[in-house]
Amino acid sequence: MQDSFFFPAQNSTFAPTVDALYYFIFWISVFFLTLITALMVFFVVKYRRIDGVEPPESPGHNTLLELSWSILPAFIVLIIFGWGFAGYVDMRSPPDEAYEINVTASMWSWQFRYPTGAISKELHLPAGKPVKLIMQSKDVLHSLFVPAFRVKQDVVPGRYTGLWFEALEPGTFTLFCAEYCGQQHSDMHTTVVIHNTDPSKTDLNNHPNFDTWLDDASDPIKDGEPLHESGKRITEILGCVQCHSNDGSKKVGPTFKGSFGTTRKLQSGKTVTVDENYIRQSILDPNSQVAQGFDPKMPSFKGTIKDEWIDAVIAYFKHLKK
Ligand code: HEC
Ligand SMILES: [Cu+2]
Repeated sequence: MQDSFFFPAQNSTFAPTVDALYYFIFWISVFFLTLITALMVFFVVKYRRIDGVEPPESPGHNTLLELSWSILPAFIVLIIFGWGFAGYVDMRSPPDEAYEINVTASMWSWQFRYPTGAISKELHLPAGKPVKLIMQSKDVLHSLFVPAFRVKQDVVPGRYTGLWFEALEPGTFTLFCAEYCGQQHSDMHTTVVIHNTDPSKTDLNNHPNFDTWLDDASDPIKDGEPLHESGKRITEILGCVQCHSNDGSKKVGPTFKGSFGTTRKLQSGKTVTVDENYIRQSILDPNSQVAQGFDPKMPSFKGTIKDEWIDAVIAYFKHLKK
C-alpha cells in the first residue's frame, strides 16, 4: 500500500472504485480544458480584426458539429452517472453480516461502542470484515471522514445515519470530523486502529488482534491483577493518554505522575488536594474545577466510565505517586 499524489493509500474495498472514477472525471476535465483553451486562443489569433480586411461572412450553423458536441458529452455524463450510482448503491447497502459499531459524536470528540459493551475514543476494527457504523450526534452536525477508506457521512442530531466499509490492511489511520462544528472543530480527529484478526499475531505496531483488544476493552478489570494495572489499561482504552502522560511530561492536561496527594491551584482561585473525590469529579464533570495553567479541554466521561473503572484509575494515580 502506498500513498499516491492525490490520495492516501487505498485501504478499503471501496477505494479502488472511488479513485478510478475520480481519475476518469479528472482526466476528462484536463482533456477538455486543454482542447477548448487551445482552440479559443487559436481562433482569437486567427480571426482577429485586421485594418483594411473585411470580416468574412459569418457561417450559419453546422449540424454535424452541433450534434456531436451534444451527444458525445451526454454519453460521457451518463457513463459518470452510471459508474457513480453503482458505487453509491454499494456504499449504501451494508451486508447483513456486517459488524455493528455505535458512534456518538459530540463537540469535539468521538465515542465508539461495540456489541460487547466495550467503549473507546479511537475506532477499533477487524481487518477484512465488513463494519457498519450507526451514528448519532449529541449536539450539532458533524461528519465522519476516513480518507484512507474513501468514506464520509454526516452525523446529524436527532436521527441515526449509517456508514459501512471493509478495511483491508491492519494499521493506524486518521479519522476526521469534516463538518465545521464550532471552535475546536479542528481537534475533532482520532485514530482508526485496524487490528489483525489472526489470534496468533500482533500487527507491525504491536496492536493485539481484534478479539484480544475487544476482550480487554469490554472488561478492563481482570481478576487477580493489581487494580492499578487495570486502571492503566482503562486510561489507554478511553484515550486519557492522548491528553495526559504518566511520565511527568506536560501534554494538553497535567501529567498523572506524582499528582496524587499534592495540591492543585484551580482557575477559580481555590486550592484543592488531588484525592479520590477530586479525581472522580475531574473525570465526571471536568469543567467544574479547571486546573490553573490548562484549558478546559477535557470531555466529561459521565455515562462512559463505570464506577469500578474510576476506582481502578484512582488506584493507578496512587501507584504513580511512588
Ligand atoms: C481531550 C483531552 C483530555 C482527555 C481525553 C482527558 N483529559 Fe483529563 N484533563 C484534560 C485537561 C486539559 C485537564 C486540565 C483542566 C481541567 O482540570 O479540566 C484535565 C484534568 C484532569 C484531571 C485533574 C488533574 C489535575 O492534576 O488537576 C484528572 C484527574 C483527569 N483529567 C483525568 C482524566 C482521565 C482519567 C481521563 C480518561 C478517562 C482524561 N482525564 C481524559 C484533558 C483531557
Ligand atoms: Cu465535529
